[in-house]
Amino acid sequence: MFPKSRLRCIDCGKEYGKDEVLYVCPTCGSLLEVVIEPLKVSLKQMARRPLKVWRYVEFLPVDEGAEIISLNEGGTPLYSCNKLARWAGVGSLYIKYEGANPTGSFKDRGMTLGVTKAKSLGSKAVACASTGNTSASLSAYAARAGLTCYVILPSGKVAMGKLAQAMMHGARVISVKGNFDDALKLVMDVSLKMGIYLLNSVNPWRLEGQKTLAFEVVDQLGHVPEIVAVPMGNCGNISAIWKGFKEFEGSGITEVLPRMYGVQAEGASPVVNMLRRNADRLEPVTNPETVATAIRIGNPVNWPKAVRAIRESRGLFEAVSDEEIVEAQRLIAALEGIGVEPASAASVAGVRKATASGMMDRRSEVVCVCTGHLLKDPEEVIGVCGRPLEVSPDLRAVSELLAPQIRM
Ligand code: AN7
Repeated sequence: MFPKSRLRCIDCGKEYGKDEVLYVCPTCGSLLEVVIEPLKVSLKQMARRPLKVWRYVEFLPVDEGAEIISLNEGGTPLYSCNKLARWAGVGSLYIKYEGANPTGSFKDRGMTLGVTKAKSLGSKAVACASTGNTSASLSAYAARAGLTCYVILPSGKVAMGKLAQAMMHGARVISVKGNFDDALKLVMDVSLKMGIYLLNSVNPWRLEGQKTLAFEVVDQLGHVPEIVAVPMGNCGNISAIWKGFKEFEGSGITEVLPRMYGVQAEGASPVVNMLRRNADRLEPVTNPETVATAIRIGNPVNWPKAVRAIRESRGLFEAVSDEEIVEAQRLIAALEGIGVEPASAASVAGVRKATASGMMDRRSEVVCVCTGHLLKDPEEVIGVCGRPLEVSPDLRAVSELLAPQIRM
């Protein structure tokens, strides 16, 4: 039922077996990707199964007989957003709402694969560094699998909702006085030293789950969209989504590819800076800062994959300010009823910016990936919306506060 798979270095091309525990190429140090031999299947055959990550088993590299660790992830709504499309100045705009996943972000798509892999390799413990969502997701899937979970977080910079999740699901949470980039370096070293299975997005198996977002968009839209806008932090997601579109095209299910649009926050935009300069190396941002703490990352490990996705797809890239992010977040919520966290809103903010500058054609059809739920970061919401009005509990006082156009 599952496809055969192996690991391959994206630079030197050297291949490794699927059971080798590797996070970088032992020969040249570059990133690894999973190569699968997809099984013959049509969209129609897969459509008999529920719209979920596991609808696409023919593309998911899992060992036969493995115990699948799942919380029923994927199958998130694709909303058509006419009012936002007008605001952003684009022909049509859809939101792929990843906040609807079990732990409230797209990470769940990856963790169902990653933790299933950890289990079938016989690992007893898993670990990650995180700006928040990865830890929330991993801790839930580890709990379900009965594995010990360690998470390393940048002190004081993780949204409250995400921290609450990791703690309640029973992860051992360690805060380091540094940023995400410091935390990731630490967890990579410590995992190798102690034989703990690492589930950051340097783990190529995790990205295999995340590629299903592309499959679902094709299923829900009925065709491949022109442009897919994705917020970029550590850059695993845009790489995974591009891989998904390429695999559907490579196996003849679809005939065209979308253009990938990578959006970063201005204070944490090393990939956008690199593409602007048309450089061939990334210059890390040493002190990344943005209201979108999920993507507050200065040295994204997956930059080579993301840069390839954008270049190969003749894609787009842009950085948006915190003000633009917050404005988009408020309008997504107020115009369309969709609650997203700041990092998610970067994709929509990026579309408005790109049509305004002329980089994006105003007739385009765009799918914006909104990666996480509004409730992840309640403190940011209070920061930008303020606190509710407070009055004494009597009819006059309340009536005076109601807008005049409301008649009683
Ligand atoms: C809501 O949780 O990196 O470009 O450690 O939580 O694949 O890193 C989160 C990333 C976008 C960026 N939106 O995705 C983590 C972490 C939200 C996120 C991203 C993240 P990548």
